[in-house]
Amino acid sequence: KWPRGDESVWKQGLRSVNTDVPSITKSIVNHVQTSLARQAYNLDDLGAYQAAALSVRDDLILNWNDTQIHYTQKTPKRAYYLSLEFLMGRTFDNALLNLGLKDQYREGITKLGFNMEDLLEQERDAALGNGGLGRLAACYLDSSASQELPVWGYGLRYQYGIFQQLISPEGQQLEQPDPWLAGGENPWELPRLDVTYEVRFYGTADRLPGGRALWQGGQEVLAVAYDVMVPGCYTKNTNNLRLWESKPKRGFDLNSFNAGDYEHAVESSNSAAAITSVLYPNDHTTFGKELRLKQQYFWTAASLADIVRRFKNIAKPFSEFPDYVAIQLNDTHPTLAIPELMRILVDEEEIPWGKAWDIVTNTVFYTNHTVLPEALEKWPVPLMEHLLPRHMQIIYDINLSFLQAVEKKFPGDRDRLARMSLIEEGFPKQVRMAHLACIGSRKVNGVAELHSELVRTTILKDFVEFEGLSKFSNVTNGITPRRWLDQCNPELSALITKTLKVDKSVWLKDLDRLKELLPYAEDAAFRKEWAAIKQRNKERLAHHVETTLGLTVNTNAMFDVQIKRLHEYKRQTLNILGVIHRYLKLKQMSAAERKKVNPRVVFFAGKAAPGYYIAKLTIRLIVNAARIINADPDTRDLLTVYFLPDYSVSLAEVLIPSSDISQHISTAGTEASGTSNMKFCLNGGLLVGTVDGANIEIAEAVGENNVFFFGHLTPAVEDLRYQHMYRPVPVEEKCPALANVLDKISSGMFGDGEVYEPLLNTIRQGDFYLLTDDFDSYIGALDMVDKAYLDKEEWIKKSIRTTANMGKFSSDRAILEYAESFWSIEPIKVP
Ligand code: CR6
Repeated sequence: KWPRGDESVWKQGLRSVNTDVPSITKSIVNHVQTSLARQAYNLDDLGAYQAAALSVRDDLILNWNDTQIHYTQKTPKRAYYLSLEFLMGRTFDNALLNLGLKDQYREGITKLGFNMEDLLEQERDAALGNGGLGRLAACYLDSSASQELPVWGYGLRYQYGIFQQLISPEGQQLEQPDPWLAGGENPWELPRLDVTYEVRFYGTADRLPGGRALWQGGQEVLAVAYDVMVPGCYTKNTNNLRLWESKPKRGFDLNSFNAGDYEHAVESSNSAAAITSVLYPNDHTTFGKELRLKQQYFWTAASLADIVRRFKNIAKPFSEFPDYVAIQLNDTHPTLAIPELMRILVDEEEIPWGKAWDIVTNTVFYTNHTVLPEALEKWPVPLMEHLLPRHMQIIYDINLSFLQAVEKKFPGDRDRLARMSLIEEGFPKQVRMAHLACIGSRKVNGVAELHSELVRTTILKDFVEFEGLSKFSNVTNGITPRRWLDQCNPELSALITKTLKVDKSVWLKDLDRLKELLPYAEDAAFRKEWAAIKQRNKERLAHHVETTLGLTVNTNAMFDVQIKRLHEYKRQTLNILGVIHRYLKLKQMSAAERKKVNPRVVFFAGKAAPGYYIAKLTIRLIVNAARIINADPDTRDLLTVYFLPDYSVSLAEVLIPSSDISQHISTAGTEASGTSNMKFCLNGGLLVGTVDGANIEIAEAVGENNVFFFGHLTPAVEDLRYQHMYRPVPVEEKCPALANVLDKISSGMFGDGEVYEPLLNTIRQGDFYLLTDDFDSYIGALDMVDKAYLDKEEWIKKSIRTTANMGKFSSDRAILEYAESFWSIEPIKVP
């Protein structure tokens, strides 16, 4: 029965997605006129973008609504991806491509007197993440929607995303806030001011009989939902990313206000809003800051309250919770979900402790993203006790029964108990979040084969011995081919569609189809088209550099790219030292010798954590080396270097399709997976790298003759580090070529040599990341690259074969592995 009013009147009012050019232009003009209150004569590119975006938003809302209603009616098991970071980038282009409406919009926008490319440039990146972990979450959302899986993301709606990077004339990184929401309304989200939860901090927890407790007092803040629509590729399914914003529970703390203390009243409202104000800009380090822990609890508490409320709507007993809900922890950041779900079940739902623990450990899954010790989260017990008194009790209780079980299995092994405890002894004691995540989860996985093996044999070795191997597995990361091929490299995408003779929606959702390109490597005409596209992508990048930085780039050179967060383990330092080595060699050559050299342009981009002094020095060295090298008339046709400031998803979309080679050169065993390596190879750029992370699986897939590997292997690393500590050999002896480069830097070739001493000393002493061990073989690999590049036709074949073999690295494959082997959820198509 129709709920209210006249059904036919309702039906007449309903609209559907605009797919033809006239209704698209009509909708854009409507938004110019009403939403923006403007007209044709005073409309600029920004206004036109906003109107077009609002028009696409209308379509997304229709699909999103139908999807949510369908899921609610069908009550499938759902998965929830909890991530403190979602590095979405821009939405407009991606939404148009996934909706299959890009051509129609382009035509409409042109008719209205605007240029599509100019409008696309108006959008600000949503940069709510640091690097790979956050971008992976964004790729997984795209794949979930495209594969029609009932998956929601949960995160925080930061007012400020990752800082904007400026580079001073001296080469110093400077940080500026990123007020990404300041430009007015964000068309890609739906504020859900009706969906709110109260989240408590501090206060007291009093134990009650029967294992429950009463947590009261302290501070209560409000979590408000903002829903971001995530369209699938060529499907109606449009999933949801729910981001929480913190607000004071009341505009003022009324008690203070009544007492006449206005200042304190306003202050307390500020502190509630502060929780979601800024993304922490650290990749791979934790500082134990109270506000960060507040963020983590605020977000997990709001998300769990929402998940539990949705579950309660279907009126099933809590014993069936794991049949309807899977919760994926993206790294340890949301580990508080484990004690929080225990608190809800035990204290609020009055479920006995043991039953509650069964529910939790059948619902939660944990992905580890690093084995670097400095990145493993620990929280001081006093801070936890103060901020989350009830959770600290729960953690102690979990720990007690856990250690009893360990003791039972390994009687009298006290060292083992100390190693495995959730609490690390010391001043202060600390809660080990990875241990809690591990024992509270159904499955634990790493993000590439080698990394998962390292998780099993190093940081969680004791847990494998205790719980058995079957709990620990691998899901190699993936990337979405929609953004990282179709969107960023439209010409290559079109060539592939033409060649495979299928609709692009087919191969974009079944990336193994790229294998069908293999025979075309032998086709000279195809190779010519392939190479021409690479060339135009180089010109597009050169144009970008010219218009943003005013610099001219030699597009007849090989493009060599390293773009990622600045970190010692990623070894951008090795790259710039290699560049300087190349420069010194070029300087020594005769003019005749130089004629034989293959010209090269080296691009760097990436942000350093604001407090990471050594990483900032590396940026400084790159910028100053670039300044000297690019100005040298002897060599500048053969070697130039650029540091492109303010790396972002959008900048990556221009850089990646233009590369001939890209560098993924972490010390073996340190890069869990890497995901940009996959993006470059998918776009036909060849990989220079160490035998680390996903590089290994990429080489297996594309063939080792199509990658340039160098450096020591993981098992050698520990011994080499030991030698550096106890039997150090001076750099001059071990690696004269490198010693020469270091000397030149010290002697002031790139400005005040003193400045770089702390950076150079990390190599001369200790050399934890093994630059002295790998330098010669690194230079050897780059020489191999030069040799291979001389045979242009063979090089293009390598490029084609690389792309053709990258099917495995689609995030569709990865998300389906999570869906099938972990979450037990199934696709559910929205009709
Ligand atoms: N920094 C890994 O270092 C991996 C991504 C996504 C990282 C990187 O190798 O590809 O996660 N780890 O799995 C963390 O953020 C802790 C990263 O992005």
